[in-house]
Amino acid sequence: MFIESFKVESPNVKYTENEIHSVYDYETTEVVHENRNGTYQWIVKPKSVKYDFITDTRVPKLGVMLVGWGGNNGSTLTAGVIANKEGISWATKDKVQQANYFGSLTQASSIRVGSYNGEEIYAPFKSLLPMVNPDDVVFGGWDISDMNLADAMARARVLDIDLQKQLRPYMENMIPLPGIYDPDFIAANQGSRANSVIKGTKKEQVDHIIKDMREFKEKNKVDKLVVLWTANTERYSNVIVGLNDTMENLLASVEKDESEISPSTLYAIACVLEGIPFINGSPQNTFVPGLIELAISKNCLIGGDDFKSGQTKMKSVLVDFLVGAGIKPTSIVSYNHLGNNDGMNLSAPQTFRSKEISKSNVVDDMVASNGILFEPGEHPDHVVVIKYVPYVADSKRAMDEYTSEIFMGGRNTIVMHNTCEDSLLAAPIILDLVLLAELSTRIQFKAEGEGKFHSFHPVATILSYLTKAPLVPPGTPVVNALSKQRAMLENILRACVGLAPENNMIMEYK
Ligand code: NAI
Ligand code: DG6
Repeated sequence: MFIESFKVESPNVKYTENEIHSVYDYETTEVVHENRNGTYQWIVKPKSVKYDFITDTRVPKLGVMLVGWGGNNGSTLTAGVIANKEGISWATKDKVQQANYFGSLTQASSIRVGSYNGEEIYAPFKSLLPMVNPDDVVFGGWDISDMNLADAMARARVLDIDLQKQLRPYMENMIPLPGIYDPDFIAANQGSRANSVIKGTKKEQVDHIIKDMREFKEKNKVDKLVVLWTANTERYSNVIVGLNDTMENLLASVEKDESEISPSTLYAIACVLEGIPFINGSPQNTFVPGLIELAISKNCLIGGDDFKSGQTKMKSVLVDFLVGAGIKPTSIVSYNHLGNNDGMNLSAPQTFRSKEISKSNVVDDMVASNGILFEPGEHPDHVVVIKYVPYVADSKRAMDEYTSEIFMGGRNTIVMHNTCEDSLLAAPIILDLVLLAELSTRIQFKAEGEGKFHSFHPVATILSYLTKAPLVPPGTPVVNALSKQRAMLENILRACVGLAPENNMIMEYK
């Protein structure tokens, strides 16, 4: 049965006018390697830690500024939200299609609440805690191309033409602000697009972005802002001692107009200095060590990297299944070809390399989890190929071959072929990233023994379900397996309303 909303009744949960307080027993295990009677043994100690969570339930008016607003993702997301808000439907060759938020974890997925009269009860994911309604988000942003959003939507060739016609009046006056352009960081083939750029030194460019954000907040009367990079994939920045390795060095390098500070890092610096959450949807190392240090020192949320939309999402499900089933993946080969501007930009070796890195490291935790199948340091062969084929436009083709060793020397080969508009996968993920980032800034917690409430660590691992290469604080394990990432997010939100983690034991029926 599906219910729309619920309220938790428990001595551990208190709802006040503006807050939900929950006291929560976090059950975990501590592992130690100790000398017991002359031999070292692994000792596992279950332990329970009491946590207090406070969630501010006042939902702000949210502004979202996209870097690369006029790109395929930016224009598709903007169009999709307007279509939902305005209740637009359109004729396709199959049927009359209604706008929806399919593909969004927060808007279109559900959670199990419990059992009622022997029936499982489910509710919308978004009913766990008060979240911003995407229909109410005010969008804006920057692009190095001055094309208005209606023309950008047409250029993207993603949405049905009947829908585009209805959306045009809403979007033709939306014009991206000029962006920070540095041809050294993206493919040379993007040069013809760059007709709207911020001039000046790097310091002046950072100041310009800060001014843009202040003006946007003021003009649109939004309470909070989140900025998300959905612009072209950049090449990796070189991390150099004295240049960008510490917060001081990074800020000094901006002052000195050092060439190796990328545009994405400049936008991120501007956001962190303003205390505005910044999310990186592309694979490059925007978050150089100096920027991570800056975000930590300002306690400003940063999250990334690289939207996990299609092929990698499947990979982080399939390899988790194989390794979890005791099957040994030995070779993973992932081809894809696409014909949109992202594909054209990725046809340059230095930008492709950024994508290759983020697509390649996504099975490491699963492989490392099974020492029966894999020797220490052993990995499956893993190859990633991306080709630019203009004709297919945004309709990306992804072909994957997984070869595994099974029982008694057998071989198992699984082949997948996926065809899908890339931007229709990415747009709902962008929405989830900004909505969850905003929500997470309204949650405070403390463990027993900690004096004061505090927010989550500014490096937002809570967003990792949505990214290919989750950015984590130094020394934190990276989790790529999709089911674990989802469980982590859902269980943390459940804790905020005093609900036990979903353990799937269903003892009531055993
Ligand atoms: P796109 O090429 O259509 O859009 C990018 C936009 O960014 C362009 O309009 C471009 O003019 C603009 N731009 C470039 N540099 C800029 C700068 N410094 N400042 C402001 N604007 C700038 O690409 P698309 O398809 O929208 O993808 C965006 C990014 O998202 C790419 O890096 C892509 O790799 C990444 N991504 C996309 C996924 C998908 O499924 N669509 C999944 C994972 C990542
Ligand atoms: C080609 O790989 C273009 C990329 O931008 C991808 O579309 C994007 O990284 C999506 O990746 P995945 O692996 O999640 O489908």
